[in-house]
Amino acid sequence: MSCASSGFRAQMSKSRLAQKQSRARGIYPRRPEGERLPGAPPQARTGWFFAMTSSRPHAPRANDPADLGSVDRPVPAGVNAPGFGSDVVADALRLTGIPYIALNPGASYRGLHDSLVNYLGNAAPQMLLCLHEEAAIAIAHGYAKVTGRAMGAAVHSNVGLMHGTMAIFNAWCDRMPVVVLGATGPVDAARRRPWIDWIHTSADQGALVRGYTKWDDQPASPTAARESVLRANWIANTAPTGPTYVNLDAGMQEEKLSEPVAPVDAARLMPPMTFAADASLVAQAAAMLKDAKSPLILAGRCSRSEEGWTARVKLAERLGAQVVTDLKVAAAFPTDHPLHVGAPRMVALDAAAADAIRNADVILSLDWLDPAGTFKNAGGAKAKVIQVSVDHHLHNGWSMDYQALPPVDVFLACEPEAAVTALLAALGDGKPRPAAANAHPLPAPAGGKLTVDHMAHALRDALHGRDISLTHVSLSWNGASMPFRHPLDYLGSDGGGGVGGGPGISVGAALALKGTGRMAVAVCGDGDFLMGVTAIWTAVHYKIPLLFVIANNRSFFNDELHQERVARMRHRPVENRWVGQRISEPDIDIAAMAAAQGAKGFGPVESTADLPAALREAIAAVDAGHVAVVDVRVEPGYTAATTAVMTRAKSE
Ligand SMILES: Cc1ncc(C[n+]2csc(CCOP(=O)(O)OP(=O)(O)O)c2C)c(N)n1
Ligand SMILES: [Mg+2]
Repeated sequence: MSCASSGFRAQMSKSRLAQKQSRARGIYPRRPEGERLPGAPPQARTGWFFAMTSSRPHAPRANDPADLGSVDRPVPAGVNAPGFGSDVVADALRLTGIPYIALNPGASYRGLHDSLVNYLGNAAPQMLLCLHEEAAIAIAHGYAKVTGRAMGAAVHSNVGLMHGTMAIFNAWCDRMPVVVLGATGPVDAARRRPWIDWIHTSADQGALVRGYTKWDDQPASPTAARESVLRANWIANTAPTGPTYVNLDAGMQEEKLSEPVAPVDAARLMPPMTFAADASLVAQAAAMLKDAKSPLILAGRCSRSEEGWTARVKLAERLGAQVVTDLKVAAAFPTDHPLHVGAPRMVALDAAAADAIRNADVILSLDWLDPAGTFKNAGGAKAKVIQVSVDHHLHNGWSMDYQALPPVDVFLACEPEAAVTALLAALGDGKPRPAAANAHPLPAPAGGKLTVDHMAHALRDALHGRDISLTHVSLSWNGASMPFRHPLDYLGSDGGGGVGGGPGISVGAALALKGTGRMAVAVCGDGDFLMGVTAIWTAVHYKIPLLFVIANNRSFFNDELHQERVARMRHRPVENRWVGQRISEPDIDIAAMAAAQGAKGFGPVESTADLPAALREAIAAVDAGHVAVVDVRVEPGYTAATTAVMTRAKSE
């Protein structure tokens, strides 16, 4: 036993005012030299600082942080007053401050398309053309993962929306804000062109996504559409954040305005909202934590703010609480801090974390994704439970992604940051409690064959000393491979388990990170990458630097393990697990698929000896502003613990 290092304590006091002012302008202030986050070793460069405040709609901003302004410039159209319904919708979009709108075009919103180009001049918001609607939504999802704010996405009538549904579901499960615009009609059948307008019109189109959006609407007039866009932005960005959908009647978009539309005070229609925990419940929770002998924090869905990160570390140290984090959501606590137990995992709970959960007497869940399921996986929990969450506000009758109902003794109905601040205040000053110091050994890849652990080891070496954001990891990724020491070090998973989200989400995250000094690094499985591969073109076209490393096991390997399990349960040959799963004969040339879209392709890398040079070259390409894709041919396999959980027959 030794004391948790006080070197992890908060060190962020300077330049608060400057940071706040910069944030209000919507730009990325640089952290003062020498300032570092708790959890970051002295030599690490923490680089640029990005802060978000949840539940606050975008403030309109004049600047374009990613500097995409030079791409896709239209000739000036000389239009300076709204003349059509869709011009009013475009004005509303600008009022939200949404900087970009990722889209795939369609006649159902040709009115809006024209307004964005010829009325707004393709700026604020700027269009990002995508080759598939799933990529458009995923890009907006990834952008929100970094900024906490909604970007726009536009999809064609029913068919475009149908293409986008999985990505909307992913954003919903990940509780990420996205404002989706769609279209239909003309709703007035007398105005429909034969055939095409009829197949693209459906009654209650919002029903396609209502189970996994926070709100949807089909406004009937330009002024109603303006209100609808502002409301969609307000609801999407209000905690618990999530996607919203506005369906724009083609007839309404294309109609000439008969009279000028009166201006609105947009800020007053999108008021910032926060939730505060009940003071007496905070006091109860603080007393429980103070008296606890083995307190444990489950650090779940937290914001990307550095202040929030620092406060969580302070709380854990103040309490001497062990902390568990999860690979399904973004970094919430330094994973190599002495109080962090084990490594974050996607599927199977780390053995040390399971022990800590079973042995805890008080558990503080900071919007943990699935407390009840986690207790079950750990083999039970005898602890009193303090739950911090506002997630119940969007639980509905369609989606069960709310997970099992957790047993709770004190419920703080607010966001984690508010609860942590309130708990710290209630606990008052006090010495950090002594606590066990957990070790965090890095995996030691062994053997001559190239495994995911070898790949991670080489990647860590190649990126040493840089500020990076892991925008995505493959299912085969070992959570112990790379420590997270900053809220932007890791951005979490796809949310809904929808394979194919990785590339788009990573492009959106890279867009938000562009110009911040942080390199976006995506680790994707080959299956995930191939389903979403066309998102790369958008990154190349808009000059968004990004490194993809493909853990290419030439298989939808996750499902090989499922087939193995079924075969075991049924006493059938497990050696057939690969049939209908392997992506080989022919092997897909992933580097060529990247190059075909203008990215730099590297590999296939088939030996550990060739890895460092390939990664070095790819990183140099990203430094030079390119999108680089490295095809790493890894041996199929997950961590031993995950494999054991997935393949064990029911009887074992
Ligand atoms: C849209 C969708 N289709 C199918 C699945 C089922 N599924 C889950 S994981 C997986 C394999 C993913 O393959 P890859 O990204 O190569 O990762 P690997 O398991 O090989 O490491 C599949 C097909 C899914 N989750 N989502
Ligand atoms: Mg695979």
